[in-house]
This record gives sequence, structure tokens and C-alpha cells, in this order.
Amino acid sequence: ATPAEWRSKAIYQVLTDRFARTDGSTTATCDTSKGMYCGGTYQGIINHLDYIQNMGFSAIWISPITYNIPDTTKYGQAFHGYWQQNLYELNSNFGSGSDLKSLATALHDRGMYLMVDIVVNHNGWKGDASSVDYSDFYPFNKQSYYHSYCAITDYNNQDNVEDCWLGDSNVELVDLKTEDSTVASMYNTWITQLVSNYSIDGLRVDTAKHVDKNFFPDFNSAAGVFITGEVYDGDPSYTCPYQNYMDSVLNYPMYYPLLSAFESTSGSISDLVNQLNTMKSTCKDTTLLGSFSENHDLPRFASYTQDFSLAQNIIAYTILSDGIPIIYAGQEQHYDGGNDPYNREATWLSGYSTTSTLYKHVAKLNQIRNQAIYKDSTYLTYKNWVIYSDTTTIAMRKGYDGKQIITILSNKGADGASYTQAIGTTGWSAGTSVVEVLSCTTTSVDSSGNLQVPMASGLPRVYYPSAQLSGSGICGK
Ligand code: ABC
Ligand code: CA
Repeated sequence: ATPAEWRSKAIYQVLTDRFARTDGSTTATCDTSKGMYCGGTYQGIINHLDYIQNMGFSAIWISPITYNIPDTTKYGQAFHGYWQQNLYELNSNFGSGSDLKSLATALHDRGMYLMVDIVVNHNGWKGDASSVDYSDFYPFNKQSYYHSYCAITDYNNQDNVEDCWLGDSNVELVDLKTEDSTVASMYNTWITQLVSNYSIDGLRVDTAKHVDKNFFPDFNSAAGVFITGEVYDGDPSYTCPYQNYMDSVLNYPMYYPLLSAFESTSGSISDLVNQLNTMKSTCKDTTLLGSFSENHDLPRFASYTQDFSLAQNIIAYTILSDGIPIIYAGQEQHYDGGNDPYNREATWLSGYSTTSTLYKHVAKLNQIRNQAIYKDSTYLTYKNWVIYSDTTTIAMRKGYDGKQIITILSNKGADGASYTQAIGTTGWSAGTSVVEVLSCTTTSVDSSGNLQVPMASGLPRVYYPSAQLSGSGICGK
């Protein structure tokens, strides 16, 4: 699928090993601290697609699918899939090739997309650099395909970041010479086949900042589908330029001020506003970036604060700002694991509750976004902008006249007092009937053209015109 097709999607990120087991167990133990395989499979995902689709998602992102280090290391097993060794063989812990094809088919039957995580920067090796047996890898089975050993020591030196190795002497991430034309063309051949064999709709490229930028344009063409790169860096001037070499990157620059704004009741809303504006002026197209507030490398939001109102605000921003929203499995169940490996809890242990506060919240937000897209697909390319902000509140508009969503967020938290916030620049004229879709309250823009927003308990508010809701099922319309 193309970038334009992906723009309208909402992605649910699963670690394949941790989402669902073939046996459907909701009690099988999974001790995150051990870093071992817990038994999640492609068939397990297939069996729980209703859970994902009923939350409003239209795509899933799964772990890397290729053959990994088979042994147990100091950091446990390769349950996450990032320690690839053979690009032409699958990781059988997740199921067979036919299971993976069945997953693609099951998704496509529902109009959903499959995004697969891939690794091009390195192969995984258990042991130190001097112990690597290159003939164990495939197809990159000779030392000449790789950079000679040096550890990454200086993130301010891009040559060091690209040419030296991630990992350590327990598990080395043996670094490929992606700038070498033979290596690059072997990768291009591989990705063309992989995408076609498994009917893949899009790719998330791991460790993109560790690969030379010039590798990507041809690779993106060879893939023939949308690519979003993991450029793990909070600086827009570092991260945005990658979008000139591949379709999209994950929005790490927005993540940090977003977390800071909502992780406590004293976070900075103005830093959030500033970064939103900086991203629009620095990145080629913010509407294609992957928008997230959790992932498998970061401490869960609830590890910073247990406040449900703050959690609802950060999710509302993630889904209703520019870009392709990504929710990491478990965020909807308010999981609170800290750093890797504790943030990789098994989703099945939640019992896949569809009545939990955040499950219903995510469902509602995806539903209103999907409705806005359905009513006017240019909603997606309209750039979200800040129409009001103060030290604890931010209001944003996305969408053209008559079909805009107005989102009001606050970091006052669940103990926050009630107050009425007047918002004047909604684009709606006096008397327009609008619905606050999270509480299903209908109201009219007042005679001076202000939207009077009743804030309470630090909850987010999301408004959409009543006239655009009929037939949607949203709030009984
Ligand atoms: C294992 C153990 C860990 C142990 C570690 C040494 O080894 O599990 O307990 O601590 C996979 C596995 C991991 C595993 C690693 C290494 O492999 O999932 O469990 O850790 O064996 C991607 C994936 C990630 C994956 C890999 C490797 C890469 O999403 O899951 O890990 O294939 C760097 C990379 C990034 C990578 C990330 C984990 O590490 O660039 O691609 N993610 C700075 C750097 C970043 C760096 C980040 C974290 O630190 O700039 O490049 O990411 O180390 C902001 C700045 C940022 C800064 C942050 C911290 O602060 O703007 O630049 O990021 O303000
Ligand atoms: Ca590299």
C-alpha cells in the first residue's frame, strides 16, 4: 500500500510473542524480567482480530518475522525478533509461513493492513565480536559484508553511529555495510520477495538512524510499499531529514514533549505547542509520521503516572494530531511496565477486556477519526494547529470548515477542578450544533462564536459537528 493509503490507517502495535497464543490462554505465565518466549503466535493474532478492529484499528504492526538467534543469551531469547540471522527463513516460534499468510489474508478480508518490522542494520550474534562465525548467517555469510568491529560510543558522530556496532559482548549486533552496492542489492532482492510472499502492506524499519541515508530510496522502491523508519532521536533537525529518503519516520521528536506535558500535572504545555509547530516547519510531511506515546523500547505511560485522566489526554493527542496513530498493545489496558524488558507484558493477561476505560476511550477516538476521514478525506492532510493554549490547557483544530475536529486537552489530572474554557477560533459560527463525543453531550456555539467547554476532572474533550454524525452510530446518532 502507498503512503497516501497508510495515512488514513490507525496502527495497533503488537510484539508477536506477547499478544496472543494459539491456545487462547489468558493465564499462561509470562515473566517479562526473564526475556523468554511466552508463546504468542500469528494464529493467536488471527483469533483476536475482533478485539483489535473493534477498537477502531485498521492495521497492525508485528515483530520481525525472520529467523533469529536460537539460543538463550544473557538477555534471554530472541522473542522480540531483532536478532536476525537468516533473512530467508522464518522464526518458527511465531508459527509457519502459511500461518503468516493466513494472517495477511484475515487482515485483508477485514480491509486492514499488515505492517511488518524489519531489520537491515545488523544480524544478531550471541557472544563477542571475535567469536562471530559469519558462515552461520544467510545470505550475508561472509565477513566482507560487514563493518569491522567497533562499538558505538559517540551518538554525536554520525559515522560512528552508522559504521560501528550496537549491542555488547553478550549479544553483538553485527553491522552490515549497507553503503556497499552488493549488500544493498541483496537487500533489495530480499525485500521485494518478502513483501510479495507474505502480502505485506507496509514496513517499519528498525535502527534506521544506524543505516546510511542513501540506502533507503532504492530500498523503499524495491519494497514497493509504505515504509516508516525508526529514527530514535528527539531532535527534529536530526530526524526530519530522513523523510527525504523514505516515506515516513516514527515521530520521536514529538514523543518527548508529549510525555513531559502529560506525565504529571506540572508538565509544560508550551513546550508541546512549540514542538508541534517546529515539526510542521521542519519535516517534509507531518501527516505521514508515526504518532505514538508508548512502544516496546520506552517505559509505559502508566509507569510515570497512574492518573487515568492524564492517560486519556495523551491517547487523545496520539490519535487526533497529525500523522498515523500507533497504540502499543497493552496501552489500552493501562499496563505500567517500566524499561525494557518490563514494558513487554503479555496482552492475554488482561483477558482482552473490552470494557476497560482506556479500551473504550481508544475505540471512541478511532471511531471519531474514522468518521472525520469518511466525511472528508482531506481531513488527513489538513495540518493540525493550536487554536488556544495556556499553562494547563491546549486546544487544537484538524479538518476543513464544517468537518473539523476540535480537541481540548489538559494536564490538570483526575483531581482537577471544574471550569469552563471559552474557545474562540474553532471555525464554527454562532449557533452551530456540535457534539462532545467522549461524553455524548450536544451543545451549540454561543452567540459570540465561542465554544464554551466544560472542563472537569482533567478529562479531554473532543467536538465534532452534529450534522456530520448522522448514520455514524457515534453517541447514538
Ligand atoms: C537487550 C536487553 C536490554 C539491555 C540491552 C543492552 O540488550 O533486552 O535489557 O539493556 C533489541 C531488543 C532489546 C535488546 C536489544 C539489544 O535488541 O528489543 O531488548 O536489548 O540486544 C530498536 C528496536 C529495539 C531493538 C533494536 C535492536 C533496535 O526498537 O527493540 O532492541 O534491533 C538505540 C537505537 C534504536 C534501538 C534502541 C533500543 O537503541 O538507536 O534503534 N531500537 C538515545 C540514542 C538512540 C538509542 C536510545 C536508547 O538512546 O540516541 O539511538 O536508541 O538507547 C532523547 C534523545 C535520543 C536518546 C534518548 C534516550 O533521549 O533525543 O536521541 O536516544 O532525548
Ligand atoms: Ca550500521
